Amino acid sequence: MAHFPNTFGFTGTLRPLRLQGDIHDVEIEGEVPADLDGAFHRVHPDNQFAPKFEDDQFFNGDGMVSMFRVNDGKVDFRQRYAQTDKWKLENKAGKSLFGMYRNHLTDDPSVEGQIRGTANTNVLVHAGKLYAMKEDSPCLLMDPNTLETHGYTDFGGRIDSKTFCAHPKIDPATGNMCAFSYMSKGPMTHDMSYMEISPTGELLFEIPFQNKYLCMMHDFGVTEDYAVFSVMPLLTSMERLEKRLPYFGFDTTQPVWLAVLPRQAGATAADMRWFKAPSNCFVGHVMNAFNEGTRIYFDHPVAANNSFPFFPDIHGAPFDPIAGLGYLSRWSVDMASNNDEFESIEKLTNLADEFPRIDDRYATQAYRHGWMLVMDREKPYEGPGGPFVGMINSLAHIDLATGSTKSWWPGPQCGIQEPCFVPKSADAPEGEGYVIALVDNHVTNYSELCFFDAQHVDEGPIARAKLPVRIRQGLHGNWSTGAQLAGI
Ligand code: V55
Ligand code: FE
Repeated sequence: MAHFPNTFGFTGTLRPLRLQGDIHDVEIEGEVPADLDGAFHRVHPDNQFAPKFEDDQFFNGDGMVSMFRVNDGKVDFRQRYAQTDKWKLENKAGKSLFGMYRNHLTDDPSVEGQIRGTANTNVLVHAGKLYAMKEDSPCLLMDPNTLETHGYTDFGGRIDSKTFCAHPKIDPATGNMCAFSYMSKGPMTHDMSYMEISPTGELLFEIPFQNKYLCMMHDFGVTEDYAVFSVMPLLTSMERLEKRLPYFGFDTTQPVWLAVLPRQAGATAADMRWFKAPSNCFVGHVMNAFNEGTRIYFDHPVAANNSFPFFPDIHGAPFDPIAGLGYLSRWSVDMASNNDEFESIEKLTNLADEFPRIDDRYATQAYRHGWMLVMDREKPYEGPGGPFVGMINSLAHIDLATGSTKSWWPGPQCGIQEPCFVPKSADAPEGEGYVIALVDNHVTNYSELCFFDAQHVDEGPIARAKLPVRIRQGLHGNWSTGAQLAGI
């Protein structure tokens, strides 16, 4: 008998969904562009069974992957669990065996040594497979069409690392997937690596290096010549696990760094440079990064203080929701400089934002168009409360050439999930195409996949694929073309 905790992490807007199924030819309002052929895959945490611990993190839910297959103006919906080793062991047992988020000390002894990953953070088609990722574990491969799970990959035995990040980038120049790992040699190790995976799925090289902290390493930036890591003191320790504290805690007294590694196969940790941010801050997801010669630009929302109330201040300071709001900022460092100082810091918008996206054909390059979710505190919210949901309430386009923004608010009952840009055609100019995003009505409990003209999001959706359920708040997703889905 399933009893979920009566806490805000598992009730109201965050009530688990746990629904696997298919809807053929989803009900459409408006017109889905007939030239779109591909799929939007995205993922959210969704516990298969009630958690072992009432106060467990939202981030510990099992990965539930949704696919919206778009073709000929129609949308088919499919949703399946990522069948991780954890999912299979618990499915057989009929209950949770793994304990708290990233705390193996809280597990049932029967699963000691098993991979704890949930594959709940990002999904991306590469080399004919759907890569389902969680940063504490190896990469899980799934079938991009059926959503059947193949299992974890060690890249034919070539990967040295036991973990794989949830935010790889595809370099449009080479088609390589650029990825990293942290705690590569196991929990509480400082080991990291940078690696590239060819368009056919072969691991080409892996460069090991050491981190300065035992901290969350969530996202990174890739430029034509460099891999760039934002390193902030969102720290963990064995002591935190022993005390059953939240896995991470934020330390406002320690510096934030930008670490830069050349991307060549022969590069080593000795080639890495560490640049120190002028003050402590909280860094979010990466919009894009690029370099002009040795000068590197790194765009990401930056907040004055901790953005994650569920990973509290390690010195006991109360959470400050205003200081936790991030604003898209451009950091710049120069590999030719002879000190560890930043070249410049520029705040690019006054909109509180997160979940930044670009036209991914411009990843690693100078670029003009960005999209992001906005936390507009002027707007009312009428849904049930909870973390994240209700706060993240608008979709914005930013023109980085002019700094101007256009935004759309779905109304007081709704939240909105991470957008994804889809080019109108393979050779369309930058930013010409559509943006798709799930809009969740927290009162009626329906979600709609909304399609926008990418540079006119303020005009509202041009089409909505209307689901008869509400999809739980998720993390990340990506578009793949019909050809990619066919393995071409
Ligand atoms: C994040 C999400 C995770 C995680 C670590 O910022 C960081 C997002 C969904 O899981 O484990
Ligand atoms: Fe993320």
